[in-house]
Amino acid sequence: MVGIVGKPNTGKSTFFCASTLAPAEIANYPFTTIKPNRGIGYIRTPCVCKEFNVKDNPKNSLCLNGTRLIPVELIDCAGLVPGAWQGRGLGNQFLDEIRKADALVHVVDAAGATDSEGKLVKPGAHDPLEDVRFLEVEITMWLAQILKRDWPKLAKTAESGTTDLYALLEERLSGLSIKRGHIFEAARKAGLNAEKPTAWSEDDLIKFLDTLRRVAKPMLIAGNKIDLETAEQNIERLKTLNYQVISCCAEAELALRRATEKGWIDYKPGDCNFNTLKPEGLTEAQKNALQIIKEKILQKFGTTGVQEAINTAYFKLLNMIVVYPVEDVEKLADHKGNVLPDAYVVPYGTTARQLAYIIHTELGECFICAIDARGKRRIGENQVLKDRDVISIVSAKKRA
Ligand SMILES: Nc1nc2c(ncn2[C@@H]2O[C@H](COP(=O)(O)OP(=O)(O)O)[C@@H](O)[C@H]2O)c(=O)[nH]1
Ligand SMILES: [Mg+2]
Repeated sequence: MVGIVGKPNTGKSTFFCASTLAPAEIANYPFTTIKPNRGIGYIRTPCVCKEFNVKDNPKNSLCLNGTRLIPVELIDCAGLVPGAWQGRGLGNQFLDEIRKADALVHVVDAAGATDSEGKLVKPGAHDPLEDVRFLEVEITMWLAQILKRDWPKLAKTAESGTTDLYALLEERLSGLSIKRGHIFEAARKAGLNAEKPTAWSEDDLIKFLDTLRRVAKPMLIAGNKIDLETAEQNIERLKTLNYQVISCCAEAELALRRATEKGWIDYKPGDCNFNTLKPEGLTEAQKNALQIIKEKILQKFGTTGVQEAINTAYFKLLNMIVVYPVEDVEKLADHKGNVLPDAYVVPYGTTARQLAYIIHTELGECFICAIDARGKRRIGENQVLKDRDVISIVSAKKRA
């Protein structure tokens, strides 16, 4: 799951509403908002149907003219104000929400039109780079608060032998979507000796947690409100901060999706353009608004950035790939004859057998081999899957 984070009034909810406004075609799919601030967004990828020259019947996702939209979970986190880790503002709610997030989209008011607490100020009056640093500190301090009290005891236990530091921390941080691999990577990247944690200074511990934050909660910056003049220069400055920065206009994306919903325009999430379908049914003001989005956002920046931010979170931060399991490699269909019914979003490194387990435990347990529909080749259980693989799993039927 990806969390949408930032201080109040940067456009998080606008970003969330735009992302979770389902394309009209999806209306009869069982995807709805889970809770007011949890919903289903989509990642966008070129569907393999064009390459295989087939007409598909997607079941778990949607194919709009060769573009696959695959549902993914998003959470619109409470606005964060300085001191949240000490419980200020909606701090506790915020922290409870980012526990569940595997990656974060930091919606920043790139126009600098809100102060550090989210109050409106003259565009350009606030420096958005401060907001980035502040969010980093808040999350790191929150982790520190969780660990600090037990740390001396934990470090001693780790050195006494039976359980290593990684296992102890994994247990202590379970529930924060932090895995042992993250902890291992953070210790290595921070250059700290995990065998001698009692020798870590307080600064070492903070350095470790700061690294752990980066590893376990990877983040990108959605530089929002690019329609405001003061944003552009700040976007360039945000790019100096070691994060992927995506120029964004959440408000424009929301307008485009609503106009699509009404049948006024032909637009897929993330498109770089749209066609107006019923110009005669629109008021002058509506036509103007759409024209401004076209000229000032799409033609200038390529897209509104909202879809690109979600794609980047899944494909780059989380290193996910899309695979298409099928039962019949000739027809590329399931047993009911649905062509390319499912698109699965799985981490890069997933093997053929792991995919079988993801689809169904029994399929994993009775795995014999997999077949790659492209080359019609058998592949073994340990073969790592690639993005856009179309795979059929061959399994032995389990006896009753
Ligand atoms: N100019 C501009 N304003 C935006 C944009 N996105 C959101 N806003 C406005 O910013 C304000 C706060 O938006 P909201 O989504 O509620 O922010 P949140 O508190 O971060 O959830 C609202 O008035 C939005 O209309 C944008 O792309 N450009
Ligand atoms: Mg909000």
